[in-house]
Amino acid sequence: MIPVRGYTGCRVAVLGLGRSGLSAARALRAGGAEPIVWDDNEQSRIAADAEDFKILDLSKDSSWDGIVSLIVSPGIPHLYPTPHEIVSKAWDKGVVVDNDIGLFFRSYATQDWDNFEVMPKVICITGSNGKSTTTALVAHILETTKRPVVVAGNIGRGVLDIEPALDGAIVVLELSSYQIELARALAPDIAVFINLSPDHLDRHNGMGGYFAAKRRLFIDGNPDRAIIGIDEIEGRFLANQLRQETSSGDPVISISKNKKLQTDGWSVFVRKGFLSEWRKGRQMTSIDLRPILGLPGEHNHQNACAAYGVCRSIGMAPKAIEEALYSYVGLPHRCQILGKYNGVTFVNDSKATNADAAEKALLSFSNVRWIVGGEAKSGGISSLEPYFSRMKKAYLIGSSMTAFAEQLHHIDYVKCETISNAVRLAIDDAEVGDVILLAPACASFDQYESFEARGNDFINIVEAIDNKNSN
Ligand code: UMA
Ligand code: ADP
Repeated sequence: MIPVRGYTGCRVAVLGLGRSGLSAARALRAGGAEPIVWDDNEQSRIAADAEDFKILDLSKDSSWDGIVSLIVSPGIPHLYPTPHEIVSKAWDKGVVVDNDIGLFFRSYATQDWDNFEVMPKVICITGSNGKSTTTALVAHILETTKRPVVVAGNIGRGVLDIEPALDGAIVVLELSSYQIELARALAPDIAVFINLSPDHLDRHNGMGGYFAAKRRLFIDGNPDRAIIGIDEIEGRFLANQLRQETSSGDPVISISKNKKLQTDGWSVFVRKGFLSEWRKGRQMTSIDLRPILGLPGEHNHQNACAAYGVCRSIGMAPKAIEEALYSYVGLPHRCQILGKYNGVTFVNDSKATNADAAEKALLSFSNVRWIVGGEAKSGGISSLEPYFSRMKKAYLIGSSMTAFAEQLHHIDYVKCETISNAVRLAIDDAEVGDVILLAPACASFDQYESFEARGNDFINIVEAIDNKNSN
């Protein structure tokens, strides 16, 4: 773990004791602070008690004596739709509010680095979709450089949980808008903005707030190199803001999944499945992405551009990056092809927790029988209407079932409640060549504890059917 610096002998409150909160509490203690912890869930408090943390109910005024800072977990609302009452109490008491990302950036660099031959680097990756894929892909490519690479952040590991830097270490952090918005320190060496589409709008009070949160990584974080997806206006605006008047030393690499960017600056883009790098008006590279099974679809080509830009910024040669791209196998729950049974293909895209991600899955396959629904995001699936007529049928699950039935025009649908019913009914309907696709366009929390649990349930159901067929 990374011992937190700057709080020796101080009391620091930690709200939320999940992956980020517990690792923050441990790292604070390792740095000499006295963590005071709280979680609204009793089970989480019991787990913290087993590690001998001091638990105090922070909603009570008497718990705040001597507390200098409050560290808040990303899943806990700190502003919209309404701030958690303990965050609001910290404001009243003049206690600064921060998170584990802020603590990481104030603690990661140490005096030991003076003896290193190669300075460690921190790469931060954000965007609405493709963060985990790009993070994993960057790590996969960098692993071929023999430098120590470690991955953390929104991808599932608290950032303070990683070990202190080794000589030449590279840390790749996936950062969500929640994490970036609250961090009091941000200092990435390289930062990536893949794309922007509506998500988490309740937590940011709309698109403007959502973009502003992500933008902090670049404006306040001031990276040496920014890799910016310019397929939406927000990315174009951001790339322009970061650009210098002269092209020399320009810190931006622009990326696009489908537009030619043959400018004087530095760009990486895909046309007809080929990734091109252009610099100062000259083409440096062309890579055929089409045969890479771990990166299907235009959306994954956008991720490949981002990862390529990062690795070029670290100084890797195009050929070495190309070789590593070819051995990438992809992450589970993202357009994961489970197999073909009786001529029907099953695809698990449980991570499609919003309409934009589901759209990419729907565009990547044909003859789709679509399992959709869960805890709806704002806007539901209305933005996907142009694709409804291309699909064979929708199988509705979860708490959005009735609302989505009203949004589905020009498409046959059936209400199934659960994934298990949906798979059974889809198999009954399916013909050879069909694809049964789980791409919920919703969060999972109405029926599951996470998108992983939802995806694993789908995998188990499909495997059970396969086993039954083969017995
Ligand atoms: N809690 C309270 N009060 C509340 C709400 C929650 O006490 O009002 C407590 C819960 O009881 C629980 C803890 O807070 O014990 C959970 O905190 P959390 O939701 O922040 O979850 P962590 O386990 O700390 O995981 C967080 C990220 N979760 C969220 O942002 C919701 C993880 O991203 C991340 O991997 C992890 O930190 C390590 O950095 C997950 C995620 O869903 C994958 N992210 C969102 C997304 O990708 O869309 C942003
Ligand atoms: P994130 O970590 O940002 O949620 P993931 O890589 O886990 O991103 O992918 C989440 C969902 O978005 C999956 O359904 C995946 O197929 C889809 N996806 C992946 N990359 C992109 C992209 N660049 N643009 C749009 N959707 C994407």
